[in-house]
Amino acid sequence: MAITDHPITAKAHTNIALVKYWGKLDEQLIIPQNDSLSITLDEFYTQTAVQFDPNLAADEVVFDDQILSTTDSHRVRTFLDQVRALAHIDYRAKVTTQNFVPTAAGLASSASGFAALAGAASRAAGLNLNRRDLSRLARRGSGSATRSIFGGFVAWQQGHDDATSYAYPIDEQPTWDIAVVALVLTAKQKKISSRVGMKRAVETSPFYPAWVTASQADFKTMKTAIETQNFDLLGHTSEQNAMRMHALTLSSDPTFTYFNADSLKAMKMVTDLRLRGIPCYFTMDAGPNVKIICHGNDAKHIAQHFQTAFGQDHVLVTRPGAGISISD
Ligand code: 2P0
Repeated sequence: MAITDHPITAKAHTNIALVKYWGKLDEQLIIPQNDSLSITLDEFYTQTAVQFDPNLAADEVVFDDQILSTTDSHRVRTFLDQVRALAHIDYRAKVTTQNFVPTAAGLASSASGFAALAGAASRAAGLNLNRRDLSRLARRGSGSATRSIFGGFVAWQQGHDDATSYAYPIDEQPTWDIAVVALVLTAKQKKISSRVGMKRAVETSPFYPAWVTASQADFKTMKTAIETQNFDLLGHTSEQNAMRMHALTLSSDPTFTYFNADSLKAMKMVTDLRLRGIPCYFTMDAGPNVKIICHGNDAKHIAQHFQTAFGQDHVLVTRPGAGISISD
């Protein structure tokens, strides 16, 4: 197989984990400590074009119209090395990425970013990977990217090595009406990356073994909730699992947190809405933004409620999104 003579573009959506990945067994291969489960979102995505070029002396990475320095493009170039090894080529590449996700604010831009890069780079290198193998490749870039290859509800099976750790779809086009209201409380870069945060939890939190046990149980419960379309079970389990993950940051040494004052306020507002009879549940990732899981027909009303508190521009409604698409 040969490299393509034109750029290949891939579009991948981000995902939010309902059962989180927070810790690696193998840092090199990115094998997680537990199975995780997510929902792919249609509103937030990354579009990436890649072309390998025999005339290029070095990889060139353009991110949101800015050429990245050698330091900033390190993770992308390392990832391209893996694609080159797989395709048995030694050409450098031009990578152009547009991100439609608030970067590094807990809306998982690395998930859509490395999924799109895996799709575009592999095809541009002449590889025609199936979706399982694409998911394995995306995993080498960023753990959460493993799941962004598929749409709807997606599981990432922990596995025990490169061949067995991959994502698979549980319900690619959910027939039940689910929405996620995302509160963008800050779009600022987070201080402690997921990579550093989860490593610290594995190494120092005395609660870590309990997390592994609890999240494996949460994973089974979540699968049942999806299979039976039990919204309250799904929401309750997401909330529990998210707080168990955040308990790991609080119990790490040194301690840290992704909560800010607005996150706490938003979570209390979700609990209050629920007490008033509106079924909705929160989750949070490695940043202060809160995501609210709700029925699609309640989403508008819930969004308005949070717009009043946090401002019109800080509330986005999104629905289950599609898996990766790659141009020919
Ligand atoms: C998740 N997060 O399951 C969890 C929940 C954030 C909170 O996966 O080191 O950027 O690149 O594998 O994928 C974010 O971690 O970390 C993440 P690496 P990644 O979505």
